[in-house]
Amino acid sequence: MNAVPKIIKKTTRLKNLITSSKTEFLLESHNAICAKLVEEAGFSGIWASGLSMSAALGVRDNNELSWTQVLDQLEFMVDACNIPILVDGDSGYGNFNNVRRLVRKLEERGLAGLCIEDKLFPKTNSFITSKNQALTLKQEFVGKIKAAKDVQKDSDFCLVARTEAFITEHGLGEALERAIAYYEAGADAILVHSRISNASEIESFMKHWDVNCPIIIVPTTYHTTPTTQFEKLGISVVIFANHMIRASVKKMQEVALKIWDSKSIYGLENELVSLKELFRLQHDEELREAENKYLPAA
Ligand code: SPV
Ligand code: MG
Repeated sequence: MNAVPKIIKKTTRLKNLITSSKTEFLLESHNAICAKLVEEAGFSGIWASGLSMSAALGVRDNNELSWTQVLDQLEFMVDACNIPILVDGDSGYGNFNNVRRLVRKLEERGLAGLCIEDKLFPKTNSFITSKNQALTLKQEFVGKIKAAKDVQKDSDFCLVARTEAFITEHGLGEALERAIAYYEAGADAILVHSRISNASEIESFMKHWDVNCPIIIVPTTYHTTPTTQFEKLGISVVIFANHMIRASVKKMQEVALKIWDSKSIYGLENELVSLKELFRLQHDEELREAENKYLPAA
């Protein structure tokens, strides 16, 4: 008898990815087709970016989307791919109680992990200068982490705690102090965010980080730092946080302008995916087979 292949849960796969001894990579997705493309490219996991989901829906990254509207996007993404999704849950959409409800709903819908950041609600994107760019109290955030860990049903569901200490210019001491407190509260990994154009804040953080807890980074602004440098520093996960939405916006701008300028679609076919490719991505073939099986013969 053939052995039944063991299916590893998505939560376990994300946990393995985060705790593996080598540097791993997550790419942003903001909708279902994007999630499928990221999977087909070879990635083992997805970052469901708050910025990118907001942008795709034409709103700002200031919790203008309600958490249930985010959940609806996530549900389509889960259905469209077979790789684990780490959800950008901003500051948790409220206090510890909102975080608990969020974790329960994410688990129910097949998401593999949640990242929350130590900022206020509503949040402001880390790259925007704003009066609202402030840290929450460390103890308030510790409570959110504990509440999330206490409520999760699957012990492999990952809770990533993100500190915005560098973003809010509180410096290395505050970043380290908060990261340790978040680890002690039960976080499975710490995301240390930086918005300067080189990796020096991350390098100084890693020099002092002697806790056995994975570190995650988002090198959007220090994109010139080679990945080998992150590997040398011992970074566990690198998140490419907004590159699919930026790629699609650029291409859509180009195509919209070309069609507007020429009032024609002539000559565009080679720049676009074919309809056949769209149908493949939608699994259209499965429906054709099901029609043959279930519809009466013509
Ligand atoms: C996101 O992708 O929404 C993030 C990363 O949270 S950042 O935009 O850098 O804050
Ligand atoms: Mg975000």
